[in-house]
Amino acid sequence: MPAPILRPLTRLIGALALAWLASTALPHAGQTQPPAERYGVRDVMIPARDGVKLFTRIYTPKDQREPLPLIMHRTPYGNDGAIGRLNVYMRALADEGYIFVFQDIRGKFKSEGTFVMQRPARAAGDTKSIDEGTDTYDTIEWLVKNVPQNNGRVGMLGISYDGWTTIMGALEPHPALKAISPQASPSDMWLGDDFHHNGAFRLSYGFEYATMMETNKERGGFDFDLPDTYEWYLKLGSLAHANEKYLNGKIPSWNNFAAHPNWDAFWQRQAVSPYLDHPRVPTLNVAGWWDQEDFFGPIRIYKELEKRDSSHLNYLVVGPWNHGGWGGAGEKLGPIGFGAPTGREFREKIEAPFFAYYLKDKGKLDLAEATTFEAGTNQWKRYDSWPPRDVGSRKLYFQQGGKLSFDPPAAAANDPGYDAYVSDPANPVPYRKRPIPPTYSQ
Ligand code: PG9
Repeated sequence: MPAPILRPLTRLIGALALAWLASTALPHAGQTQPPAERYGVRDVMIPARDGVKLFTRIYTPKDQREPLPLIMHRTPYGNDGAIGRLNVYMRALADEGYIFVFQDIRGKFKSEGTFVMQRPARAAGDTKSIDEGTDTYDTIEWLVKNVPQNNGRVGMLGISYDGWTTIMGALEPHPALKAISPQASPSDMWLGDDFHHNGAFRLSYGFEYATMMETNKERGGFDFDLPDTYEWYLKLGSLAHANEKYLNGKIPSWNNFAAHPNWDAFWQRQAVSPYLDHPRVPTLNVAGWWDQEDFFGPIRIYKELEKRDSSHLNYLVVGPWNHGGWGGAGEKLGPIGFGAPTGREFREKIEAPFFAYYLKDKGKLDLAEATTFEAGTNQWKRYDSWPPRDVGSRKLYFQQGGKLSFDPPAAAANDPGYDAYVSDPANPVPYRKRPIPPTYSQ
């Protein structure tokens, strides 16, 4: 797609946005102690409607003086590190004051039941089956009845798989679910997220994620016997060898990749978009411009919800981040600096006020329809629609010497009008530096 070029009005809005960000005081400047020292913890097993018990870790402020809302996070990655999430990624929320709930999803870590990779939502009218939505509903039902001093309102957020559990929890929401922020949630694994891009299989993401998640209940993985995984995959040869030599048909998602190479009913059922009609809960969608895993997902979810957002509950934020980059400082991506801690700015000035408004009736919601970071000028911009109304498109041309230009290359004599190159797997065009280590740390 040609890059949209922003016109002067938009630049003015950008300048105002910067002033807005600069003027908003940090909400929790007074808190110096890390949440780990201010919150007490307890673990409970919460029963879902089919009797499966879900491991849930609850953090409550030690000096709680009034009923507080609950913020929930549901993950397949385990919760031993939950306090780390509170200390950094959720720090602004912890300083604002909530009761935090971290849950292992069905079949993972300390939860009972069977894990199904991105278990599809149950069909409309099916009131018997369970899915991530019913597990979320049952958990909220238990929490609002059993956690002392809660104010009856729940928010949910998470990044990636945990963002996906967030949006799935809002398809048939519990009435107490009052605000969500699905962040880098995949929406269609065949069209544009981790496992395929328009049907092209992404081998390392597919193989390594499936083996990480489905080798055992915790975090498994695959032991590559070469330091360079690119070389390992080349030597593997046909993908059929993966099952023949290593996996023995025991990794369900790997088997599904092979059984469903096309955009068939399997992928369509698993995609989120068909289940989205209008936003049922205020929704802060978050994406990173350079997300290597799930950029397609959050933009698609925003777009689908926006089609029927007559109550204006649906918002979008896109920052200069790789996958989950807003969980840290977000000051740089590789060697490229953005002149400000954009991750922290997002968490303190956008995310925390969003939840405080909907869960605590605090403040006035000063949130644009879309807030996006323009790298290069290094400015946050606010738009009243996304894509912005006042954009045009221009063509960008490849030039000799690895350059780009808005001007078409001058046609030289004998120029065939195209460039050709040989795509040779034995001599790949690198996008990661070799030797390529495993994609996920173990
Ligand atoms: N991108 C990862 C993922 C999400 C959902 C399904 C499969 C993979 C993640 O970081 O969680």
